[in-house]
Amino acid sequence: NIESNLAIVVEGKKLDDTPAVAPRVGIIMGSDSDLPVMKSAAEILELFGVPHEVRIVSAHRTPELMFSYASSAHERGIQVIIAGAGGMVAALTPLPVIGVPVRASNLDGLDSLLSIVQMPRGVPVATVAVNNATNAGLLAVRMLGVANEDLLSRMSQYQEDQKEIVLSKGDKLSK
Ligand code: RP5
Repeated sequence: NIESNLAIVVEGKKLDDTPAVAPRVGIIMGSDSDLPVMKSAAEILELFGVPHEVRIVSAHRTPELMFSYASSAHERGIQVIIAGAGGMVAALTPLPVIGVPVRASNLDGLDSLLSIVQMPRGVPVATVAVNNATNAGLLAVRMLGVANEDLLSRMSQYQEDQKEIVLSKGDKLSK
């Protein structure tokens, strides 16, 4: 089984000393204020046992760090990047980027959604719904599942489990 590796790092320094397992998914965001939203992606990757890292990398506040993170992630074995926002990152990496529009205090997330989904030709960013980092995590697992039978079957099982949950809720309602 793949060990998961939720290493919270800030500005490139690991905040804990969990044994590093080569992460396959990078979860990045511009501020720790995004963490309450973005942690849902990490929870999904934990659930599926996919090693990952979580980093605060801001295009606006730490542009050099963002540049080096995005341009070297694939060399470190990262296979998918999940980014709060994410447009700039997609311009700097050959990896698939999943953008999560994060609802800031104003504008209800529409600003972030449009900044991600309206990317120019040649800079693709898969975009999920506002604040829906759960779907970003699931989409990353599905991407990895293309080349990983174990993950693919776990995703099928997850979908069956979700159906059961919905059906059981429906049963409760109809009683
Ligand atoms: C963005 O500005 C961040 O990713 C965050 O979504 C928003 C507000 O950042 P803080 O002012 O809370 O640090 O760059």
